[in-house]
Amino acid sequence: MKETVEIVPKTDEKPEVDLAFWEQNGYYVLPKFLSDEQVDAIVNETEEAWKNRRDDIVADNQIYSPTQKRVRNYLDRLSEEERTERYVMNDLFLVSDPVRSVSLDPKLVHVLRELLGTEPVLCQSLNFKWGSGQGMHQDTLYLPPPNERDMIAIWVALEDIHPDSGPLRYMPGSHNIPVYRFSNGKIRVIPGEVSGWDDHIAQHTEQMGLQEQVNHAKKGDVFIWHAFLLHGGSPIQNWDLTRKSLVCHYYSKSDLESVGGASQFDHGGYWWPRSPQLPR
Ligand SMILES: O=C(O)CCC(=O)C(=O)O
Repeated sequence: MKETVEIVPKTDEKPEVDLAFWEQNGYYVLPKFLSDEQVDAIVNETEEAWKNRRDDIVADNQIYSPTQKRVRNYLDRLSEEERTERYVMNDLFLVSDPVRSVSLDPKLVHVLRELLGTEPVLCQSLNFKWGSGQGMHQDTLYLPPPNERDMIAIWVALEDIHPDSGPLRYMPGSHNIPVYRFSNGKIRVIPGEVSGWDDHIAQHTEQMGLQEQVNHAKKGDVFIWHAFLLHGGSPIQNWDLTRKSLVCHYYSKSDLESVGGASQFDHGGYWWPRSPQLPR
């Protein structure tokens, strides 16, 4: 018989939130916020999804893919050769109760609501087994919310993160860099115009004296960041080390509703029951 992990619901305890720290730094850490059982249930879910080649979950190969060919497909449609690459699992929250029970944990949603200043709605999730190797970026480049500032993200350590595995890095205070607009006046990246964004960010980080930091996370820690905080993956020093983590992005509920998106309530918060990303 398949063993099931029982997730004990948390109380509706409301932790104090230091808004002044958030406003100054654009990030927030909740150390040892989640139990090993909650975290292990998510890891188990990802492993089972790969083993069972689920036909309702989409994965992307990682940017340092040896073939340099971008793959996004349902797990059951990846060829044997494609399965040898490293992947990020997209939007597991759409089908996974363990992921929703963590990302919509009442205590966590309380903190997110305080930081965002309005009701959050879970709109995207990413499960990493390996470091991302991603350069410093702002999520608004790829996932611009309808109301530009109304987005918040969490990064959950699903194991103790080894310093050589490519931990999350971030730049405190960078959310206060003036917003960069591409030639159409918007914040979503226009691929041919990235150098303008690079120059703008380099100039302001220097002027503001901002310094990169590394999130040396332990299993169960939650790291929260502002829509405009610069962050990415540290270079991977040891390619054999896993770096299991869960990233979730939240828009505001009112914002989602303003563009016709309906949300559903589960555990302690709202999520957006949408279709998975399409294969490419
Ligand atoms: O986990 C990482 O290394 C980076 C994740 C990230 O940048 C993101 O999901 O926006």
